Amino acid sequence: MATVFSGVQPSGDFHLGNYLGAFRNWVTAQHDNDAYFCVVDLHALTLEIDPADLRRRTLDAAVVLLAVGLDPEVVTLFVQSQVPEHSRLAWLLECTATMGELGRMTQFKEKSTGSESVRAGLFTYPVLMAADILLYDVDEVPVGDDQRQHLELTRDLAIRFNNRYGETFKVPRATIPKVGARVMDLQHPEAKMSKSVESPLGTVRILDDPDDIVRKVRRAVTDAGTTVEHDPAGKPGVSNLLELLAASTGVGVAEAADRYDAYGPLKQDVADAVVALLSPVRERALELRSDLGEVERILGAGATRAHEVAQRTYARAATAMGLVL
Ligand code: ATP
Ligand code: LTN
Repeated sequence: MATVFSGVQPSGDFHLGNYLGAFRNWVTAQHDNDAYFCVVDLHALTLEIDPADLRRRTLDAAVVLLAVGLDPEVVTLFVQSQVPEHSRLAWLLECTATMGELGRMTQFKEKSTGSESVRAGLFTYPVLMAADILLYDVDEVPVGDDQRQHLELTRDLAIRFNNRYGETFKVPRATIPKVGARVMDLQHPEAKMSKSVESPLGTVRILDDPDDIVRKVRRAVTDAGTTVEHDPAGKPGVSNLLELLAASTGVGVAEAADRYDAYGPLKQDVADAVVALLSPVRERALELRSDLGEVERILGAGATRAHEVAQRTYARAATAMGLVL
């Protein structure tokens, strides 16, 4: 059985990109693998977030992950800050990573540009992510395309640590879906749909009600001309709609493009497909929200399980580096 690990930040409302690029692949992975899924609250501290919001969003993240279909009987679902080895291993890895390689991370460059006071944690963010993964002797990390570079760094750090201090970490690999790995904003189809970018009409949230989903898809920005073609560089808006249809229904992108000769019917079908995909998730989430005590219990049990594994890996790494335990 392979070991699978992935994480999500509780830094905003989850959206269709999170669902297609990540969550639904976590659900498929859960039965045949030893799977760990983590709400990475420490990562959310790298940007401005209100403490009361963070607390609420952390629990709500777990609600959504259960609603999409993660089964707490088979996966380990937990909150990052409840397992202290994540921060402890991150320090050991910060003393393995270099300023140069962290400065090359595109997510850091994007999120720090234009900000007057960039937090040190935003710079070291990918090292904490490497710690998350390496603690669990992970084989596969199911993520969207934007995390590719962070996974490469994780692999580099594991290999460097093993070369320097002896075989300690398993070297993981990213698994990125063929369709849905990069869902674009409906209003700004040149940018990825994101929860930290304010784009109310461009972002389809997993818990949006069906009317809102229809409205957002209908008002999606399309491109000059009227032909329906898959050409992400020349026609990013239409291409995004075609990819959404492909990812939501299983039809091929080229086949989808052949079916339409106008934007209106394409938008209608995308809206219907997305509503069909998300409605059951929304219903389950609304039920789960009414019993947050149960959600906290699930997270507590998950943290206890994760901690047992994390403790052993941390001790191995600390001992290899010469720390006296
Ligand atoms: P932000 O952009 O604010 O950092 P996010 O919306 O990217 O947040 P994350 O918590 O960083 O959300 O990501 C959770 C998972 O969702 C990751 O595996 C990420 O690759 C995936 N993901 C995020 N946005 C998209 C997207 N637009 N398309 C496909 N996958 C995505
Ligand atoms: N950086 C990721 C979230 C994340 C993660 C992880 C993903 C933190 N730790 C470990 C996979 C494995 C993001 O922004 N999507």
